[in-house]
Amino acid sequence: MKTLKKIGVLVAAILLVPAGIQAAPTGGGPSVNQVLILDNFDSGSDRNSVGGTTQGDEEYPGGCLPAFASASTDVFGGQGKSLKLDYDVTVPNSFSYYWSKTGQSDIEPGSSTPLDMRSYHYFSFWIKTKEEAPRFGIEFHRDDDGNKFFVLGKDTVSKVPATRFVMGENTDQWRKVVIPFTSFRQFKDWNNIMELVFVFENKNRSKKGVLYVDDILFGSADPSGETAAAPIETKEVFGYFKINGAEVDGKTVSLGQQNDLELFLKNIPSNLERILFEVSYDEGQTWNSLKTFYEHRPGESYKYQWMFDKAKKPGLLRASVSNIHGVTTAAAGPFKLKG
Ligand SMILES: [Ca+2]
Ligand SMILES: [Ca+2]
Repeated sequence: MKTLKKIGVLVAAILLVPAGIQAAPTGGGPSVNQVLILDNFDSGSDRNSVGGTTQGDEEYPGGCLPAFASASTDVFGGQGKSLKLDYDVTVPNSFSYYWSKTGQSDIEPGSSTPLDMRSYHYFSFWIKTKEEAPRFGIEFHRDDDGNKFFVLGKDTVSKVPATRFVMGENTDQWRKVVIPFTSFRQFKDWNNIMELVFVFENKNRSKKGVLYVDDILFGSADPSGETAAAPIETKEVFGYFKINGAEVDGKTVSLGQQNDLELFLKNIPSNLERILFEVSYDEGQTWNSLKTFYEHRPGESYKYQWMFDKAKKPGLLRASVSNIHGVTTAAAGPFKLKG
């Protein structure tokens, strides 16, 4: 009888677990920030990284023309491609937009697969613009009735002004925008998300200009509070840094033509978003990415094979870690390069 009673208690306990509770994201344990890249624009295609279509607005008044920037001065991290939005909403009452679907197109024209974002907690991207306090809106569209179409007036729109989520006012640099999901107040739930929209409106102070955008992503970590904002300290994470299988000691490294770079972190902080292998040709004032990692697995190292151009002037190499707010610190290096 005792045993049966125990089983009864156990069953009751299982039944008491409230429905709708989200399992922790799998793959790296609950403390690792899981990052989903919506678009890094490097392919230069109008399909984003999850296979969704993207589109600007060429119908004036109110226009927003998307293009891909690839000049090293305009591009995020000095390599690959970034999105360039050329917007003009100078005509009174005009507005314009750029949208990106969070899922692939479905069979019926105009329909697409909604994305379940319930295990994520923030939305983020990087911008570069001449405006100190850029004014534009970020909108998400949700497919409430699950018919794979977003219908204005039937399905939910949630919109926030991006301005107060932009980090800093430096117009010469790329700035990070981090928006906690809790700021999108109209959404009761984050399943069935259909599309992201950048919105430019005549009523805002930014009526005409260029907005560069890159690395649009979602993260599972809690973006608020001191833990999220804390810079990641080198001593907290550094395990080893190897070039061609040998641990680097000292300040100078000799490179061959083909070099295997490997960084190992002894610890993955919960606010880690990005790992970079970077090179600088101006004594460390600016850093260009060789390789970016958004996927973090405890116990696994970050590896990249770098083809070194000996004709280039000597530079510096480092591996860096970047937190949710984009605060970047060197995890290894900088090392002086010797050909
Ligand atoms: Ca890019
Ligand atoms: Ca719908």
